[in-house]
Amino acid sequence: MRKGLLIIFIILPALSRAEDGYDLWLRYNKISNTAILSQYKKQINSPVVFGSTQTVAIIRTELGRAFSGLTGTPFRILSSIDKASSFIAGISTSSAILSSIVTKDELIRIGKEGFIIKTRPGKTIITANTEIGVMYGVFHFLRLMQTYQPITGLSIVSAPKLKLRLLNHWDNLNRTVERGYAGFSIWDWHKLPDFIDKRYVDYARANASIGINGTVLTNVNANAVILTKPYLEKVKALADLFRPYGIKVYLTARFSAPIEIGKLRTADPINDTVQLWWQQKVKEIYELIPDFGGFLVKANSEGQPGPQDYNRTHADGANMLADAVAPFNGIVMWRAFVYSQTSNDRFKQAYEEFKPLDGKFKKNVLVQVKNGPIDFQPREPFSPLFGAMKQTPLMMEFQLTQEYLGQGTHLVFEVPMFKEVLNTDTYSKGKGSTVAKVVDGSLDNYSLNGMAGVSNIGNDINWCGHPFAQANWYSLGRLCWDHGLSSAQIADEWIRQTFSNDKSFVETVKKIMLQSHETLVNYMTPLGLTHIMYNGHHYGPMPWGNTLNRPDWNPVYYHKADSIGIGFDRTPTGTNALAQYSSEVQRQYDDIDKCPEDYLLWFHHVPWKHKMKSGRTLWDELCYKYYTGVDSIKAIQQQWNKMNKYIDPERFGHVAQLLGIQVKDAIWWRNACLLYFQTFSKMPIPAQYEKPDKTLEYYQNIRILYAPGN
Ligand code: GCV
Repeated sequence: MRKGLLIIFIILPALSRAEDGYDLWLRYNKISNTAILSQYKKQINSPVVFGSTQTVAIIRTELGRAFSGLTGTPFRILSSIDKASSFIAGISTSSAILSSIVTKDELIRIGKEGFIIKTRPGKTIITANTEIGVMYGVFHFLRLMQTYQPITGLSIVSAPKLKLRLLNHWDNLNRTVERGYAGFSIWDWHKLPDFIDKRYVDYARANASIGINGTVLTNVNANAVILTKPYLEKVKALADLFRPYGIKVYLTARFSAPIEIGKLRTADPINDTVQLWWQQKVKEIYELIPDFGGFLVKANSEGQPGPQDYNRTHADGANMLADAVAPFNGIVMWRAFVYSQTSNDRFKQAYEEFKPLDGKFKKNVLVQVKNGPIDFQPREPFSPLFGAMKQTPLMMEFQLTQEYLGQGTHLVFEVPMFKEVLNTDTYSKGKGSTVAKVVDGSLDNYSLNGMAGVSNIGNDINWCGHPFAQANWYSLGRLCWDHGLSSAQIADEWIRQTFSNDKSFVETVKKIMLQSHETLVNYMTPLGLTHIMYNGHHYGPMPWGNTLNRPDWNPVYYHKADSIGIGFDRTPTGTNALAQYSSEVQRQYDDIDKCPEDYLLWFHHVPWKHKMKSGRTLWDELCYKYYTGVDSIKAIQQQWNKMNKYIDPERFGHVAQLLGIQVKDAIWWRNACLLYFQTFSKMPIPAQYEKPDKTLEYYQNIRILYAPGN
């Protein structure tokens, strides 16, 4: 072969695949630092993994791929030890070497899913009580390698803080995804069970690598068809594939399924025939999927059927399903996202319906609560249900998909927002009763506990649409495993694995990510404004929205701007929603002069000339926040534009283009909101700011008819 031709053949494979983001944080690129590389090599010689199950095969494949990629030399993973072996993994009973380095106490501490990693000079030992635990340990070790951390002197004993670590897909059977901004559903129901998309395996790998152990496959706005035999066969195919990765499948149960697919005349939960129908249906599911996780249910909310249709309570409905799955160790996650029009304040609705039911749910029921009282807004105070239902395990529901956070086009790292909620003190059992402790069960002693993230995954080649949205998926797993991890730590490890370990790149991008949420809050809903997005699809501003049938679907309901001021009075002079919190929390918010300003308009109707902590009037502060938001996103754009030399042109360009949209959108948000609120305040935008270049009318006439996910 001629030399020139040879070069083309060598170069072509490298050029043939443009960087598309498909590999997520599991890239295993060759370590560029030679000192680190040679140190690592000593710890991973002749690697051996004991065992012969499917999970062990998965671990071997992953290690082979990772070690070969990271070192640039091919690795084969052995099943029995040889003289040179310096990397040894397996369950603790599989070899004397493994059992000798762990104590009984450590093995108890790690439980079924935790792991132990210990290193000695020239030896790495990873062990656990189960092979799934070994797998998590191996992924942890690979994370250390991918992020260039030391891998000597390790003594890690790690167990997940939460038992249920779940993704909730809002995926429909026709492959549309409610609030999905990354294409269609990855579940190709039409071709299942016979066609197994390679993506299902990569989905499982990615989840396993961050400790996610369950997936609810279907939308909470449920379709009963998923519970029919042909669809259960499809679900079985996915469950079989996910099992060796430690992932259980769950389904959403449509409450009226006994009528729709069972041909019964009622779905009343205390009707014997209905109960029998569910019991038989559950038996059918478990015959196919012996480790089926259970059901997630949205009932009597936004038009979904539920037990209240028969004058029964949420507890009656949940308990009927709980009884059906209990013999198989299944669980029911019953959502508290309800807001029928019986309350004078949507904020109060979930508490009013659920608090009286505390203690009435069966042992295998968790009530799944959104982080805030309304609906995944850019900033919400914690839902007052956290801390109020001491006799019921409450599962946290976060939304990864960015329905109210700029959807597929805005760069927002959500962890600071999640941590703000998790770290808030409910005072339900005195100081230190944080939301995190309610959720992880430590406050009220629940071993059944969990956290769910509404998935942001679709069939886009890079899984999540926006390259940075992958970080939010990644974060869910990491926070479920350890909600004590800081936002900076999670961002740092994600950046290093996903893009580059270059110090300047990591530091700049970490700063961008850590500022991104506050930046969005400032240009969308500062000072506690909420739900002023466009009707229906929720993309873009519509603070003037006032045409929908229900008052609480309209933005004007939430901001209540008038000639006096702006904001929702939830103190005793208003709806008194504050009374749903403990007295300590009430005291933090009830005084207009002391209320943290980030939450001010959530709890107070504030006069336009009210003096803020900065000394500005409320109106000037509102302007300041909106202008700061735009300035910050422009600064982020500039910082990103300097990152081209560190990473591939494809992902660099993708993010750069989206930041262009984000800057435009931020200006749109700022101008539209300020011009509209100005019609009430009648005060000028301070002279130092550039004036909006369009009229309010212009913004009010913008129509986005076909935003995705709607
Ligand atoms: C799945 C919001 C969303 C809906 C979603 C609902 C829920 O209202 O806009 O799309 O429905 O929350 O969480 O059930």
